[in-house]
Order: sequence, then C-alpha cells, then structure tokens
Amino acid sequence: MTLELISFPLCPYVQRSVITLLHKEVLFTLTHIDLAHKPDWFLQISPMGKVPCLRVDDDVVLFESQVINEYLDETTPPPLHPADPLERARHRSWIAFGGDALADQFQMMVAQGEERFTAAHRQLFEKLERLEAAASDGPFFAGDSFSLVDAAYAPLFMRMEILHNLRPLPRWESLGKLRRWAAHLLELPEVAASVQPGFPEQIRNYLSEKGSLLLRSA
Ligand SMILES: N[C@@H](CCC(=O)N[C@@H](CS)C(=O)NCC(=O)O)C(=O)O
Repeated sequence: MTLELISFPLCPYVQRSVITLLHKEVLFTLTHIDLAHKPDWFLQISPMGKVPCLRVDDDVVLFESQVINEYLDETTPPPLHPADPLERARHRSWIAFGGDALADQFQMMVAQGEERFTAAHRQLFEKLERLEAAASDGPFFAGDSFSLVDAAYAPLFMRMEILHNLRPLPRWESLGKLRRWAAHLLELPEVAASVQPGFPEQIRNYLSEKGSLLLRSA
C-alpha cells in the first residue's frame, strides 16, 4: 500500500494525520502545496479544496483529517481508538470539538483588529475550559495511553505554546490540566517531528504576513 499525504506545511489538520502516521511508523510521502495557489491536479482530487488529502495506492483519495486518521487506525496496528463503542464515540465527539477549536484558534491568529481578536479569543477559551473539564488527569486525554484524541489536539497545543511565547495568554496559563497534557504531547518524538524545523518562526512569519494583532501588541 502506498500513502501520499497532500499537505500545507502550517496546516494543523494535516499535522493530526502526520502525527498518526509517525506514531504508527507507517511509510508515507508528503506532498506540499501552496494553498494560495492550489494546483489544478489538487483541485481535481480534493472535493472540498482542502488539505489534508490522503492518496491511497495512487488511486483512492480520502479527505477530512478525522476520516483519514480513522482509516489509518483501522488498517495499521496498534489501535488508537477505544474498543468500547460508547467510549470510542466519546473520543470522536471530542475530536470534532477540537476541529472547531482549531478554527477559533486560526481566527484568533489572523485577527487584525481588537474586535475580531476578542471574539475568537473568547470562543477558543470557552472551548478550552470545557476540554479542561473533560480531560483526564493525564498524561494523555484518556489516561495512560495515546489515542486519536491526542493526535487531534497536539497541533492546537503546539500553536498555543508558540502564541503564548509571542504574546502571553493568561487564560492559557490558567488551564493547568491542559498545559500538563500539552507539555507531555509536545515531548513525544512523533509530535516534534510532525512539523518542519523552524516551525515557530514559520508561524511568526505567517502572522506577520497576515498583519496579526498578536504580533502588533506583543
Ligand atoms: N475539517 C477539515 C479541515 C481542513 C482545513 O480547513 N484545511 C485548511 C488548511 S489548514 C485548508 O485546506 N484550507 C483551504 C481552503 O479552505 O481553501 C479537516 O479536518 O481535514
């Protein structure tokens, strides 16, 4: 089986799948595209025009990070989803929640004005506070073992730490359980290797290009 992941280097949803592939030690190739100039071949294979897409055996194309991760999980051991259907469904619920939190985080990152920044910041932290209440005492989301929920949140946590270093985010500092969970995930080799070297600088440059308020008031 050949696996080609179509990527944009800064995309957190792609990163969810890269972490899963690296965790499972599955061979894959990564093809980067420029989302500002989507190539025609990409638009032809990506029904939603979004990354990630996973091309399997040069033939079938999967899209949506969660679908890709579940396919990888079902086809390569060890399983990262709980065996119990109810617990598995609970994990899926929190992964979907994390997808929305990533969208809020993105809005906060690219906000140029105070009003938009405040709205995105409020939405993001309302979600993170709920997540804090749902998370276990660690070290992972569900306790002792790494799951697809961990793969789904590591990209969000990585960006939180980068943003917090650029401009202190006191509400992030107050979320003790999440920060301990984040610190544990960010030390994992598959998480560290899921981005290119110099990633914090790449995020900073992206924010600068977007005229982000986060940099202006730093
Ligand atoms: N729900 C999707 C979200 C993917 C997504 O929003 N990807 C962004 C990049 S981070 C994208 O491709 N945006 C291009 C566009 O919307 O035109 C997933 O989980 O895969």
